[in-house]
Amino acid sequence: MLEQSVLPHLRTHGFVIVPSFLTPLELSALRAASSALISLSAEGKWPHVRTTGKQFPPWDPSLVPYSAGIWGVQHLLHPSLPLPPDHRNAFVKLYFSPKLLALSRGILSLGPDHDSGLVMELFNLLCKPTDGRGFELSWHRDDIPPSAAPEEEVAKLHKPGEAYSHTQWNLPLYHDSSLLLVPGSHLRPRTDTERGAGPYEPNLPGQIVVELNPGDLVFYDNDILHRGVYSGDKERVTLHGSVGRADGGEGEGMRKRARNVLQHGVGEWVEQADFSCLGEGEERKGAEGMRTRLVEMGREAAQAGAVGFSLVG
Ligand SMILES: O=C(O)CCC(=O)C(=O)O
Repeated sequence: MLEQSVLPHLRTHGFVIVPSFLTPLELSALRAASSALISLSAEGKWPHVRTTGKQFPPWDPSLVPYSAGIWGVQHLLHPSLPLPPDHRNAFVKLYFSPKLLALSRGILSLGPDHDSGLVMELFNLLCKPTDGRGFELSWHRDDIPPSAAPEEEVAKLHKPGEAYSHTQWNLPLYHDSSLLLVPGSHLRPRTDTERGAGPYEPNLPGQIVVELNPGDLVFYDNDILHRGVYSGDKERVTLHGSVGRADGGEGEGMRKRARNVLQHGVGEWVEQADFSCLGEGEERKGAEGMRTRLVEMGREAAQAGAVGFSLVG
């Protein structure tokens, strides 16, 4: 997919697929790093995990390794990730890779230079539940609760034509058919059918399964109605990240984005993260700028009061 067509496609449909984004070499390095991290997490050696039975943060790490499966691992840029340097560096290099940031800048309507106002955000992975049992996320928009009335939904939805304040992506390392969404639903309040449907409704009108091959990339608008359906016996390792733009919002906009990022606990370690594998050139400078802007956003949000959590459950 051409870089210029990514943003229009995302705006219209609420998601856009970039096929074969990873090279075979990148894919194999990321598979090795992810599989090591998932194994360590399942043994209880990495506490920042998403446990089955709970969809939104905070999760309870004391449930692992005995009474819950893991469906996600958090903080792939954390300085204490219990992995050898080549595995940790694979995550750092991917998150800050020029090709990923170029696409993100396009989506965020930012200029092409390295220091152009991007903000570091989340980098996690989603996986087949480690207890071997299926797990389902309910239909949701990431930052608008299901209890919202239609007027509240309209007020909170991203306005068509406005620059995006952030963008979010999934990058599967194995074939992935776990993400379900309703194309176009990011532009409107829920229909009566969607509003009345159960949280795990298997057949919402217009829903699609996003089918992705290993190394494909999908960006999606997190206002889109979506859910995850995790199979207990189909391999899933999908990197899940986001980046923002520093001037992406003021007042409630800034607090909303800060909440989305900082509710995951990134603020506790971001200043210690090690990006030295990027060298001393432009890539490193860009990464350091992104980190600094996240720290500043956190500081401003903290001054304005507790950040809280977006959704509960
Ligand atoms: O499993 C997925 O791809 C969807 C994850 C999701 O809905 C979320 O993190 O909000």
